[in-house]
Amino acid sequence: MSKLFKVFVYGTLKSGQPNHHWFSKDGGYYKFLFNATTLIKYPLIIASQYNIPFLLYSPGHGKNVKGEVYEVDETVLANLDILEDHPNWYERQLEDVYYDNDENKKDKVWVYFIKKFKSELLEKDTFECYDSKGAHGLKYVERYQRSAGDNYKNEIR
Ligand code: PCA
Repeated sequence: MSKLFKVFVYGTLKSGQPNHHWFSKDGGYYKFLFNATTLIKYPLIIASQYNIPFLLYSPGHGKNVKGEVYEVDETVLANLDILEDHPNWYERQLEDVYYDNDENKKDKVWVYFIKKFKSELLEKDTFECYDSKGAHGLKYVERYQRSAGDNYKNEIR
């Protein structure tokens, strides 16, 4: 029996978003559990030339962020960590979220944050709920469409 983990996703990993297929890589186990909202406010921004969503670790700023909680096994968690380059880029940590269908129900789940970032990013618009094709018009640029290198990281850190 593999160990199971609960992960809250708020960005491109959500259902219908450009990186959701990472859940089904390598045949690991994953299951949608519930929609949820962070107990604490955080700034969810869209930044860089590639319009990437980032959840900045700045508790109390921004909005209570809405996302989806999945149960995953070690295979799937390892793949999500590869996508997010945890712990070098996004850092995964346990956070409290409320169930959207029952405000009295809370859970501690894994969330990917950006912890080291340029303070000017805190002045950007913050979102409650991410959609790569939302009214903001900042469509996510997928990895295969980007020019080589990790240059966009200089815009964040
Ligand atoms: N994917 C992760 C973190 C940011 C992103 O685009 C997520 O959806 O939670």
